[in-house]
Amino acid sequence: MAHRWTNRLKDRDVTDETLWLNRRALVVGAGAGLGLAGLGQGARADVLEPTDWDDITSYNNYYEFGTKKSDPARHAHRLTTRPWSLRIDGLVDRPGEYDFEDIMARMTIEERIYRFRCVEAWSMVVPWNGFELADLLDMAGVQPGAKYIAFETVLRPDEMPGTRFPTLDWPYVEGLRLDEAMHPLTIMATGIYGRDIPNQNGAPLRLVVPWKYGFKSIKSVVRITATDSEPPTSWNKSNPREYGFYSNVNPEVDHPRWSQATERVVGSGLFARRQETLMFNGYADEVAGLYAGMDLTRHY
Ligand SMILES: Nc1nc2c(c(=O)[nH]1)N[C@H]1C(S)=C(S)[C@@H](COP(=O)(O)O)O[C@H]1N2
Ligand SMILES: [Mo]
Repeated sequence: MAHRWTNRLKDRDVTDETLWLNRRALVVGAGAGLGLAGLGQGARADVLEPTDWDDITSYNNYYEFGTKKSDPARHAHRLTTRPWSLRIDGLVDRPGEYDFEDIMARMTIEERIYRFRCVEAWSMVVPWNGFELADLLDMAGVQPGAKYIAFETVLRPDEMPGTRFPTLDWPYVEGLRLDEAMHPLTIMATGIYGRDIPNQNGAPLRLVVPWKYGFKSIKSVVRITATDSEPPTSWNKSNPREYGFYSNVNPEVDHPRWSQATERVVGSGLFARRQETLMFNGYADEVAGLYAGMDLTRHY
């Protein structure tokens, strides 16, 4: 299948931010390369201009390091991210502990410029580097009985001061339906702007599902499990009425405490700009078919 939203990056192809700024004018549509295909369907016809590195790396949610937006950037340097191993288990042909460096050697690192929409109604545009989750799952060999993929974040209370408080039921866990996990838009991110992903953004590897609210994009993953039943997810466990399993970005289904129709653009200055939120965060052409026939107000 053609990866029309993708720019392929060679392994050692480092893009610094200056180069990026010069390339901004070329970046159009739902991702680099999508171009005119993304326009003309009532979609916002704006240029996808990546948010500045400083905003992406200083305005974060990573509750293991505290609940303030500035906490992760202040405290996440304490997380040891090398060596790192990822356990892949459950309904797979080749379960085991996979070393991060070995995974990186086997995966093709690509650049994906994605909208990122938090359930709290703010948004960014992030130029991720990473690989398709499907390629990792294929490496492990998902068995026919698997219907869901479960994810788990590392839990190290001595390195993660926020986990000493019962803010959430640690470790942070998430889940996707198998077809969502295998979708070519779903990636494991290992970099931003061509640099290693900073700890506060989920080093050394985190999930990115661009059509879902940000909390589905679980950070610093240590375990991936193929299973036949819907896995528990941290925010659903903490407040099932407010956070469902699907959590697809949907401007027509409000959060019980606020509207999801618009979003504040992070990094847009003192008088922060608001813009309309797009169905499936602008990726409806690619993913709406996954939910055909489902009542999206019930499966929120
Ligand atoms: N382990 C873990 N993953 C997490 C979170 C978290 O608190 N812990 N926060 C989520 C939320 S609410 C958002 S919006 C995104 C934020 O990602 P960013 O800081 O890279 O923008 O991470 C998600 N992944
Ligand atoms: Mo979020």
